[in-house]
Amino acid sequence: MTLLPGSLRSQYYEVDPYKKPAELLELSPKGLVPALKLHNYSPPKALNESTVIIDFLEELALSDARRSSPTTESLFPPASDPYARALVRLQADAVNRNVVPAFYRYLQAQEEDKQVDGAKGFVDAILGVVALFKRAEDEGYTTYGLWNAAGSLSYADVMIAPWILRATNVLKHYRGFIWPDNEALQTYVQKVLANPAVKRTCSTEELYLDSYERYAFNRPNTSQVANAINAGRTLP
Ligand SMILES: N[C@@H](CCC(=O)N[C@@H](CS)C(=O)NCC(=O)O)C(=O)O
Repeated sequence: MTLLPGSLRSQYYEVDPYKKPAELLELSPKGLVPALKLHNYSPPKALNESTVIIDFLEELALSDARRSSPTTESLFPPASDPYARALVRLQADAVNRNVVPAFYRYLQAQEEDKQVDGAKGFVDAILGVVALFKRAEDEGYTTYGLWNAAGSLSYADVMIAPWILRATNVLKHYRGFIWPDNEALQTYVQKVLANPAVKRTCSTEELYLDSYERYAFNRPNTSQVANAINAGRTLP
């Protein structure tokens, strides 16, 4: 949960979305994280939904940068290249549509054969994103995103980073997950995990393992996300 007094000055709080404290429910109707509280409005306004929040922060950062520090980097290619921007959005869309549900299906699978299927589904979803990174590279877009040697952090990197991190701690711990033998993918994983902006958003390994234990044992009715996966519904 982030509080934004003024323009970009922010305070970052961790709350437990499974306990749904009142201050979270005020900002996010389903009590899901992340949520933003905007103190530059009176009374303060709120935003939820991670993709909406990232879009909002990107626009806020750029409008702030135009006023003060013109060196702030965008998560997107320039507005003068709408096609390049669309390629980055395509990558991010594949993360949200495929990687996120595959992560939960894998983690919640209890029987061995379902875990094997889950691992395959997760790896396939990641490789689907990799295929889109390669497509952009093949089409000559070699500076947008950490996949590229000279690339800076992109919108798609920001979307996939939490799941790369959770694969290396949560999936490794509960499912023995290891990355496929794919050098380019492993290099990308290390680059994402070492990125200073990504590192600043990470909690302790203990917190991840504790939060995701309910999924790993597929405990009933402890999470809206887990219930949706079990019922075959789209994620909340
Ligand atoms: N569509 C939402 C999903 C957010 C979400 O699933 N948050 C999880 C933590 S990563 C949560 O708050 N879970 C609590 C629950 O399932 O009850 C978004 O992208 O912001």
